[in-house]
Amino acid sequence: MSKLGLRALGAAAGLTVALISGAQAEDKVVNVFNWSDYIDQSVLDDFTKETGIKVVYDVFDSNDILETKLLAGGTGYDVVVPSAEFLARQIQAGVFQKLDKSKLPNLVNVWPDVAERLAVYDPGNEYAVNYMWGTTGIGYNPDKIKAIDPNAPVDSWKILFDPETVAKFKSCGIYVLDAPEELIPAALNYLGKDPNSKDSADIEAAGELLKSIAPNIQKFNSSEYINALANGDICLAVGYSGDVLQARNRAAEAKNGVTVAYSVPKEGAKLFFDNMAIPADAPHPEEALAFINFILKPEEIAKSSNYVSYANGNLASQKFIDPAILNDKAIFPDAETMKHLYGISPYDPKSQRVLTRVWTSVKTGM
Ligand code: N2P
Repeated sequence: MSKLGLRALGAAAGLTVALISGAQAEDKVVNVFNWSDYIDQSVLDDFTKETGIKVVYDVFDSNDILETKLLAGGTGYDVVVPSAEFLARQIQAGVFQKLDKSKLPNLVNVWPDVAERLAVYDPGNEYAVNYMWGTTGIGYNPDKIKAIDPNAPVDSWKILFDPETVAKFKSCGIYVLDAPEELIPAALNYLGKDPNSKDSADIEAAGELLKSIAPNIQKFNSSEYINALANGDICLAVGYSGDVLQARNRAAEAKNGVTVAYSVPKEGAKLFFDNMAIPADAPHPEEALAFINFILKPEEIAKSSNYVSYANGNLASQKFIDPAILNDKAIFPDAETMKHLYGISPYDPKSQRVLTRVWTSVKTGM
């Protein structure tokens, strides 16, 4: 072998040693895939400090994106956070592993009411633990809306679904979630139909309503409305409760004079539950359990709720939640509001196909 060859071999051997020890040092890692704007970074730092496990944290803003990855398999993720109606069919598809509850002593902290609601989607709570929950409603800029119409129905879906009303606000900017499982039920509910209907004709009818108002919508997107509301670039958004409140907080912090408010429309709104689960092929299931158990610590999940303005599924955390958040009915709805909230059951393959087709036609106007 030439000198050069020997040297290359030596270098390669050295590299192998480095790779092996690198792999050992990095062995303790957990790959988390969660919704954007859904955690206080200090929780991740605390976790690494306490356990020595590094967190690789990726984000998404749509159940469809998460589901496409999960069904393809080999995501490399150890913890993912699907909404309940997606979780249910993903469990059926064999995407997740059962939770080893012996590794989750902090399950004692869960809020039984939330676990019970989740059990409808995950019988026996075998595969998932609730992370956070909230409502899908209307975010708006009270100053801009009032300037256009002092009597604007900000407490009603009419502001979006009534063609004459919504047209008044087109000029100040409207964003809507790019999420058919949110907008179709909202439209059905507004039409006086069952928001949970899986009937093709019903979904088509909701699509027609959405199509009639779509020319007023500047953007279908599920995360950009936070900054757009906070900067005063838009006056109306269909969004998730905590995201809209984060927009309000960002505007207040920036002291830019922009006002943001959230309303749960009086006709009713969707109650969503986002839940932590471990993919069947997760590369680090032990670390995943350690992560979930850490999130279940009352102080830690409370820190995130305080930061992102979402309710969580952890009853013991409530004494660590800022009273302003715990008492905010937009975050923790009272019994009266709860009566008007609906959950969504999973779409079966046929109704999902209709939903996807109708949604594409709403967005493309065809
Ligand atoms: C967090 C949005 C989570 C709510 N930004 C959607 N399920």
